[in-house]
Amino acid sequence: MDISKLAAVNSPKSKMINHEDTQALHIGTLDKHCYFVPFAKGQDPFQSRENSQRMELLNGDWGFRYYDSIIDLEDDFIHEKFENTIPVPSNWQLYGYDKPQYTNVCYPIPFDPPFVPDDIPVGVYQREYCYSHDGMDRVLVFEGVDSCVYLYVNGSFVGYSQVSHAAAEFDITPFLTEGRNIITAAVLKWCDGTYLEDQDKIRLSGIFRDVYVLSRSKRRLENYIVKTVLGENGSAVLEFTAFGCDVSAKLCDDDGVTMAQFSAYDGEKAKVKIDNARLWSAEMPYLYRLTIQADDEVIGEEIGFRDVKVEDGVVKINGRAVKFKGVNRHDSYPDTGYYASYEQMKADLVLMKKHNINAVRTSHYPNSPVFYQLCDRLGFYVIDEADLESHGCVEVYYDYKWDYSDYRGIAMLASDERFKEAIKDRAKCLVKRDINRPCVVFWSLGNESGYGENMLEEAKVIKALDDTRLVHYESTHCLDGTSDSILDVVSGMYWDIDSMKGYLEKPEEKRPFVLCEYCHAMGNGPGDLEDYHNAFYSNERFCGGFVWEWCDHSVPLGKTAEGKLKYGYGGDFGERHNDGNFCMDGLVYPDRTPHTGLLEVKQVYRPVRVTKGKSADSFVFSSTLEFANAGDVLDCRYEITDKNGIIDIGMVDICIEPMGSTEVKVPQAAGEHEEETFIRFIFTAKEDTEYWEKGYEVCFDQLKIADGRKAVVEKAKAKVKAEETPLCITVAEGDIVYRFDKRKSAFVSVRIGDRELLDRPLQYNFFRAPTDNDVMKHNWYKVHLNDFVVKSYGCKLAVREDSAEIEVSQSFGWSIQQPFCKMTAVYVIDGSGLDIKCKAEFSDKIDMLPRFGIRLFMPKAFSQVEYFGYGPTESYIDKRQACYVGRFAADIGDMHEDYIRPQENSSHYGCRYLTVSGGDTKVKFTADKDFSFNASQFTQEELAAKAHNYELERCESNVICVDYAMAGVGSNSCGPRLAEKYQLDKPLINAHFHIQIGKE
Ligand code: IPT
Repeated sequence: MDISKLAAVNSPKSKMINHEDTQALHIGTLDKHCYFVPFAKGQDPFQSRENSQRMELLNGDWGFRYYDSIIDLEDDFIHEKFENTIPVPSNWQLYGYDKPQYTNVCYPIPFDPPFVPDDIPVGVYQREYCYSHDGMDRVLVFEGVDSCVYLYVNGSFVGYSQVSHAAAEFDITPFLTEGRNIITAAVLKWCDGTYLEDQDKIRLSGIFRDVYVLSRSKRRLENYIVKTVLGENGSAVLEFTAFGCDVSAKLCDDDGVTMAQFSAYDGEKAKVKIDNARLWSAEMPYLYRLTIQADDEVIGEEIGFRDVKVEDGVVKINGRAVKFKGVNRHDSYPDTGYYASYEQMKADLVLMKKHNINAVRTSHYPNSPVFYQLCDRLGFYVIDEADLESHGCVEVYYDYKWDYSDYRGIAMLASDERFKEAIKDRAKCLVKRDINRPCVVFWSLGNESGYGENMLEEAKVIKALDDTRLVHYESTHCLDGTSDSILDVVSGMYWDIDSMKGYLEKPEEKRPFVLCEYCHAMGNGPGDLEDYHNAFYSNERFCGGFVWEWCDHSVPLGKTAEGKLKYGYGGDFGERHNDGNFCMDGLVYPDRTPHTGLLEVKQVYRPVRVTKGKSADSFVFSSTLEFANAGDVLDCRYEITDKNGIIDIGMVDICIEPMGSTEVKVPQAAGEHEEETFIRFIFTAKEDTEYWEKGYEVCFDQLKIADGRKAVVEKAKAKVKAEETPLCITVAEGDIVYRFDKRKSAFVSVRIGDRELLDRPLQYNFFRAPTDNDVMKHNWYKVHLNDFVVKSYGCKLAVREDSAEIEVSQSFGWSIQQPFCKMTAVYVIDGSGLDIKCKAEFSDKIDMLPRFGIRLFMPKAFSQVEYFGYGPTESYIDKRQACYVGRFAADIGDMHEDYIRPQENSSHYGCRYLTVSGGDTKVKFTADKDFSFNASQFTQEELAAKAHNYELERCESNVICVDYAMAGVGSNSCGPRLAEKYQLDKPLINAHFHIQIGKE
């Protein structure tokens, strides 16, 4: 429907003719240029931009009218009453207009490019602007509007612009009158650009970044380009080109000492040589300051001297091979939607620094320009990505048949001539704005848009604009046979480690390799970080990777009675199509509380690793810092511990050259140790920085220094009494009475004195509340691991003077299929408690057994646990880098990791013992090998049944699961299948548990 034809001639609405025209991208806008905010002569241009006398921030409440459909928009909507207001910047779906929609791959609209539905939702924003003539132009800047904007001043049409994450700038001077003026911005939810913005995010609309007016001289600096070229013997050259006018400039170091002063003539390159230049890197983000005087304006630019190159297939920064220890980050906040304030961005980056992250991919669009300044200052390598994703094409290509084996359909728009200019435009928006940012090391063509002629053209645009960074792009599935050799880096997503090894074996492929997405951090995970780390460090051609992703995305649905935010995800907003909780895949919760996955990242990305040296008292410290000496950044102390606690502590002096190793002696480690003994080196921040305080724990490494002697368990003398009836066996030992129900084939009661320990029969447990990575969960439900009947084939009691033995043969199954498990179990009750030995054989119909163990429902009064194993946070066979072996105590109420979609959580791996106590009664669990356990107020059934954390109801008992083994968590929600080594043995398991009950 052509809206303009439906509107009265010359009405404001009749100007809306661009949003279905792929050739009309920016009408009436200024040319794209590098980001800067000018200050008035005499002002300090390095202060916060809001203080510039030349900037008027128009953030705040704007008048707002929302229309479900553009068809309902009045011809002269500008003169309607604007009784409601909305904050700018924000997204209107967060203020009760329209609804959020979470869709990942699928387009939110019918695929019919360049057309969008007739009923396009529209938000019209209006505010006053006071102008008094002073000879300067007024440039109105929108830093981000989703999806496009038609701008009017005093009723006159000024222009149109699309590309949600690019700045749109309009010179509004000719439209202004002295005094009061009215600015009206009509924002459309969809336009032809929507086909290029199919990023995996909750879809929101509106003016979502800062809006401001700049007062500019008529003849002014329009653009400038800074380039740093590293020379011989520590020298470097600053190349500076100004466009629009002549300028004079002064370069100072960060102490304010002037290094150079020079003039640059309009369009000509000025070169300034610096001796002994201090270089910029993520580890040492040294910035010089360039003060640019242009007419009566002054501009402050921070300069990082660094270069990025590929040498022999290796990505080098300042000549050194680097590894990106990265994350993908979206602009996504539960309270501000797509808007990221300076404080929010800084808080994100500080949290990343605190977790040893050194790189960010701005998935999948350019962030606020201020974000990059923060990255320059705090030290991050950035893959800066164009606002481009046409992922939904893949669904469309094969007539809605998802044909995973041929992913090329994703490239439909990559070779569609109609979108060529728009795709090239997105590269211009990216590079022209961020060209001066030292943090940017790769330009990325976009995400998941396939490859073709248009993408090649896009890459050429980038190369023509900038030859100092590498061009990155992952999605090279192609329909038109275009070569991707223009890309400087080969990029992958979620490759398994064998495929990475295979990459190195291709003789024709010489480029470096990056995993732009890996270790999908959805829910409980990722479990494979350490394995990828080892793969990255196995070869210099691997330059590291970027975990998917930084934060869980959510729009809250209100608050619980206790005042806790109810985090909503796909499907909670009444969407037509949604992708459920796939947006809950971050390392931090929506409010930035770290997931345990982030703790894992912190530890795997640690700057120093310790291994054993040649002698018992020697340790090798290896640094993964590429530029800094670890000793300049970190202090180190150690503690030697056994199951009784700390035996010894001390300090270690460290001095480790970048990427070097050094041997450290700790004589105390070499002594005789009766018990299993560990040494833990703890590395802390040496100095206060912008992101951590002196003493902040950066990382640790724990090593076992003695196995200890195997404790010989002296059998306590006991007198055991046993009684058998047709359905029941009762065994008494001292004041402990065990009752075994033959029909249930289970212990139904264990009493010590008058205290019952079991609220329900003791069970075998084969199931866990599926994690997001447990993609095989349908098989578990089909086999009925979660809900089974027990068949007893027989039960024998043998009574000796000091023990009783019950031997049971049984199976576990449901309807339809054979039993999924056959088992013989031998229970021995003696003076040391209850001993359980079982031999279980599993059906090969089970796709990856999640766990095998016993489950006890204990009375609530049993609320305290103590364990010696991997803690203090949850730990799994493949997710325990952030944990160490120690003795930990906790209240069961605190042992819950509150994933927004509830799932298995808070297991503890590698336990030597567990005690659960209530008052003076203590139950101790051991096994013949290290085991895992969970202690929870929630049953696995409850965790599995509820879609949101705020729906969870506590069990009337405390649930204790003691597992022979718990499977790893992996990252299979998007990544590879859980590695064999983290799965349970099959088909046979021999497990041996021991339960000891006593009074303190
Ligand atoms: C990959 C996307 O690039 C990313 O945006 C996100 O959707 C992620 O998947 C899943 O959370 S694409 C996938 C098909 C590998």
